[in-house]
Amino acid sequence: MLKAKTIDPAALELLKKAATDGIETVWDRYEAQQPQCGFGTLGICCRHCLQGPCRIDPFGNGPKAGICGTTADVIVARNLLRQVAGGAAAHVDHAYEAVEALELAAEDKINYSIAGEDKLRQIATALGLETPSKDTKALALEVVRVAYADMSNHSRQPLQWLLANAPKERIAVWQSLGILPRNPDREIREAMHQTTMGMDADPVNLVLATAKQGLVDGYAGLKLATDMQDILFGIPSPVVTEANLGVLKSDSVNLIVHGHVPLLSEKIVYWAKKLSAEAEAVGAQSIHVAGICCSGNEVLMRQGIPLATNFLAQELAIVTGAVDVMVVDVQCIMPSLAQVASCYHTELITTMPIVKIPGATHIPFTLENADETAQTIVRKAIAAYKKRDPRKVRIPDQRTTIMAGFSVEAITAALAQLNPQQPLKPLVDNIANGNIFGVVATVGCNNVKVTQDSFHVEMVKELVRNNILVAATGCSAHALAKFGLMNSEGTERFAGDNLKSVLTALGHAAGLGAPLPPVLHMGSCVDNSRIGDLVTAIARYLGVDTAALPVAASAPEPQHEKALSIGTWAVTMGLTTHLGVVPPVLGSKSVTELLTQGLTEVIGGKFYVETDPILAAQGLIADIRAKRKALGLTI
Ligand code: CUV
Repeated sequence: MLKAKTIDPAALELLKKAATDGIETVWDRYEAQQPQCGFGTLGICCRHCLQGPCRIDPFGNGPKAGICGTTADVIVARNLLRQVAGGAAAHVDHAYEAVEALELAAEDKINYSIAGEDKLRQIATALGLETPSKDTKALALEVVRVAYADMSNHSRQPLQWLLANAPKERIAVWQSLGILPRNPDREIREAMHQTTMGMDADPVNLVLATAKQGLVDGYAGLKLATDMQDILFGIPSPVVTEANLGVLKSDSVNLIVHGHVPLLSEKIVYWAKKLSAEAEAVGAQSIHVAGICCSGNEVLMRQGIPLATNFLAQELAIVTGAVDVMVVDVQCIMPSLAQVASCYHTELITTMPIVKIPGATHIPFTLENADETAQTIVRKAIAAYKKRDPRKVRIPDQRTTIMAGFSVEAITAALAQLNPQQPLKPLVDNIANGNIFGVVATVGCNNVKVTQDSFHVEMVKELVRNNILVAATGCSAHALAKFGLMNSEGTERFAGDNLKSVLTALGHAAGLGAPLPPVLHMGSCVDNSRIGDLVTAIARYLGVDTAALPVAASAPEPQHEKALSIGTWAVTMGLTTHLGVVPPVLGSKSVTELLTQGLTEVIGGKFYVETDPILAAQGLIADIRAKRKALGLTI
């Protein structure tokens, strides 16, 4: 029997409409791909030179080596290194855009303000820059100079962003392994070089290089991007809104922002408010912005914009017939959106020079023309609204209240209500006494191989029932938001008694008058850096290595190379990192063993693959229990 496509009631409803409307979706194309290539699934095909493609017989009867003599172990390790480098490249490129934006903003060359001065001073202090007397813009330029120095560093010096922010114990481990990264461009280039024909044939060396790419991702990608974005747009603080496709409005202009970099979407949110009179003039109530994927998470965290849906249902958003414009920037954008949009009045708008989709309207976004571009896009949405066909509209009546905006600063501020001198103490005390048994970060995507959202939701329910506090980002956060795990009632319904008592006390101390949610929404994929910062702060407070903490990570439904690079970074932080989808490594027993066991000895963390959500939760709890035991905490 085929597994269900989704557990999201809105998506289920729209899948029926898609069938009636003759729309092909990601699930149809997945079915058409069956059976998927066994060699690819195991990671044992190589296309790195023109003598190939080569593939290894997994049963040992056919070829045991590629034409050049490369083994399955090497093919698997090389493929993984390229994937992780691909993920890191996406995040570093994203971070670079944000650095440029901060530079131009500080030079008054573009119309972006510096809303997060507190963050700027915090980062400058961490980098060892003199902060007190400096003017904001001058200090911003100094911070930018450090970022550019990291990007263009020709010496063998490791990334300053990493040295300033990573835990000391970890830096020592990475240094001893020779994996402290330099200039990220150089490291990514090196990974491409190391994996081309006739290069590295040592699987252990390749896996260590993969770990280095994880560090590139963690510090020159995630951390740098979040820092720059917080300086530009402000540090998130708690917001309350709604999630799921029911947030679309039948009587308003609906504009969806989709992608990852908030430089344009922030402007769209601004101009959507400004131009509402123009929408009223055509008979709409307002201009309503909602988000998909991580651009959605970014404007949710800082502006309280509702979440429309996550990765796997992006096509179905258009199938509502109620989306006037979907504007995309970079990453996780299905090219099929153009085909789906062509069946409705929806205008799909691409904006970046490296993301063009035939059938979409391309409106180039630059930092210099950001306001004009945003206005043009908002006006396109108003114009499209007039063409909306009410007979084709179906907005599922599904929306859930969510609280988001849990930056480390916001969490610390809430904890400071209990202990102003040592804000982390109440959290750490509750972890020590077992009220909070441990912390799991759930991150990453949807994957069509998994019933949409089911793994996130089932696993997290089991975790919070067992008094594990969950922090979520990315499409995992969307999934948990849709299913009521990000509001106070979620704590009443799903949290174990001990966790419930802590969250209730914290919620009241923070002035909510209700418990904090059992899952804290910490932002987009690059905001996994926030989770890293929190873990680093707790470890520092306790004076222990992050690898010793009762903390684990999980990507229950990963699809993107970025999920692999983020997961690799989590492993380098010493965390057990669960994947709910098997990555293409099983073709090599030794590489698989290295990733899931061998690495622990040298780096503290490891990958843990389990495709059943309840077993995965139990496995993570067992891992946390072992760490508690080693720390001498109650178990
Ligand atoms: Ni960046 S990477 S599907 S949007 S989380 Fe969502 Fe998050 Fe994966 Fe993409």
